[in-house]
Amino acid sequence: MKMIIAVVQDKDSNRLTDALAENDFKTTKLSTTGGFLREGNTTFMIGCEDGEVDDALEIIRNNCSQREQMVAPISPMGGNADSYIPKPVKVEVGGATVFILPIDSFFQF
Ligand code: 2BA
Repeated sequence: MKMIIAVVQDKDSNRLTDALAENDFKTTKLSTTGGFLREGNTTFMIGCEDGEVDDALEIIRNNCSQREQMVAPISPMGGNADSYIPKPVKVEVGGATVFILPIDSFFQF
């Protein structure tokens, strides 16, 4: 058995939930915050059999889009904030950041 942990953008969350449910995957969604953008994103926990991992990855791939986002950098620590004019930079976010973990045991009581 494997646990798929997928961090996706909030905008893709409902679409991905529906697509996984349509294909009989069981999911748990967590509201999470990215450490870089400090914005909300959604983390899916998907427990599945080893042989189902490729199908799940395909569904995640097909339902999560890459987007460009402008970010204003944080002002430098200890610097003169008066003369600091933050210049927004473009970062590419998503589609999904996926981790696959082996599961030793699975119980439902
Ligand atoms: P955030 O940490 O908010 O990162 C959002 C996007 O900002 C990243 O998109 C990446 O394009 C960019 N970014 C992140 N750190 C950067 C840095 N030090 N310098 C320049 N650009 C940077 P993604 O790579 O698609 O990641 C989307 C979200 O997935 C992340 O949101 C974070 O919540 C999660 N994530 C990504 N890699 C992770 C990892 N190795 N471990 C845990 N969570 C991860």
